[in-house]
Amino acid sequence: MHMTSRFVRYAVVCSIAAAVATMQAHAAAPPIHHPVAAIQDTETTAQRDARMAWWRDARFGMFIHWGLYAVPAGFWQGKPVHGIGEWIMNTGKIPVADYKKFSAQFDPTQFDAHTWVSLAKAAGMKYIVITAKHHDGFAMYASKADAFNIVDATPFKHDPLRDLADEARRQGLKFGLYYSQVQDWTAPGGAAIGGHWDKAQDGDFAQYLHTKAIPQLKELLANYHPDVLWFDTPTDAMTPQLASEIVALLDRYPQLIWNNRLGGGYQGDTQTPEQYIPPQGFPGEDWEVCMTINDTWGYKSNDAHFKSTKMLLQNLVDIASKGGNYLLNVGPDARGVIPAPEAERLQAIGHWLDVNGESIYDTSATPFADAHGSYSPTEKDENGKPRWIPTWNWRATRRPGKVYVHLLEWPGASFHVADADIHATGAYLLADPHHTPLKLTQDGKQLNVQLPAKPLDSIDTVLVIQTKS
Ligand code: JFZ
Repeated sequence: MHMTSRFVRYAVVCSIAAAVATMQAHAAAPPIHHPVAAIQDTETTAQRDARMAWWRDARFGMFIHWGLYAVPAGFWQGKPVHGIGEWIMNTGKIPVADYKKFSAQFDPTQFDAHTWVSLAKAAGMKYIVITAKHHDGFAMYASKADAFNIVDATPFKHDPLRDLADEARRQGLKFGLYYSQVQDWTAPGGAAIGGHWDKAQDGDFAQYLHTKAIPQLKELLANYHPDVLWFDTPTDAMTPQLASEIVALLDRYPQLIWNNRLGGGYQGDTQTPEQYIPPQGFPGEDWEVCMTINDTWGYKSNDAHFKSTKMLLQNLVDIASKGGNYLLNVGPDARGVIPAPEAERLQAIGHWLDVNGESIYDTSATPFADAHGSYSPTEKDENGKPRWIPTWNWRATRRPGKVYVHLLEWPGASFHVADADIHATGAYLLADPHHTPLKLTQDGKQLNVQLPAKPLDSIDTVLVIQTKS
């Protein structure tokens, strides 16, 4: 599978008609859909499948929000600032000069890439996505394009992304970078959702993009070879023309996966539902739920609202049963330490995956029609639509020859499905080292499996149903 260029670049003088003719010559190419005629996606389905293969198998990744905001850790001038920690500069309307001063205090001497990557690995995560630059404009790597970075502006003087990229590769994990391409609250011209609050922020957006964001993206691509680029918070400032300049850059890295948050009319590769699990997933699309473990992405010393291991594992299973990935966030502190309650939960998930990983990685969505929830007749979600209320009795994933039933509540003496569109040939519990056959009966679409009295796992005992496929 070798592709030199996914996006076709036409000379500016070239007309749409000429582009269409070229596209038609390329039989399996998708139709032109981007407003900038100069750049059109010509990737075939087979090329895309090959490019996305590792990501689709991965199912579970570590999101890391780490930046200068870990220094104030949720507090400004002695008072707690409400909301997510990495937004403290915007929420607290901290002046640019004051915010930049935090860099003199940022000395994460306890940072150790081996510890972090080992944790991701122990958790059963297959990839890492870390903030290279968040909305505050502070680069967490050695940037020549802008001096407001962890090497040039802190006593630490060290590039943690170098260590992490190298260590992730060493331990066999894919490595991705988050980059806030539109919002930048400390660079003149960078966008700020809610508007600028300091004259130092005023300037031209295109100039910000050309003097900071694009040069930094070039550095990141050339120096760290990310497998994923995770853009965020696109606004109208990112015009189709400006976005196409970024796409031309990304196109030099044809294996790169990037999300749907670039802006400027580009769809990207992945849907990114945030802090919720879409009730039906995104059938036929690649999607990844990103979620916090507590209520913040970036470290806040006063947020101890951690989700339970049970809830986190149920989320992973729920997402896998709908064919998506789970990008679960950790927020390391200003010393470079991943908070212990977060690490403990990840390790517990990893222990479950050590035994039951076969039922998650490289699987596809449930073969059963069960909805596992219903829309509330009264409650509304953020978009004013009826809220989805999940039930947590069981979920299913599958691979050729096997269906995995995740028993989140022990059903008693037997497991029963009324609408099983499979041909079952046998059953056993995945955590049973002997794979002792369980009594199975199938009568049309009625499937019944006899179970032992007690679950083998307190959160999720996986029942394997062997199938003729
Ligand atoms: C964005 C960031 O602003 C946030 O700091 C964090 O990095 C998160 C992963 O992504 O948060 C968003 C993005 C979009 C919405 C809300 C928060 N949205 O569409 O409502």
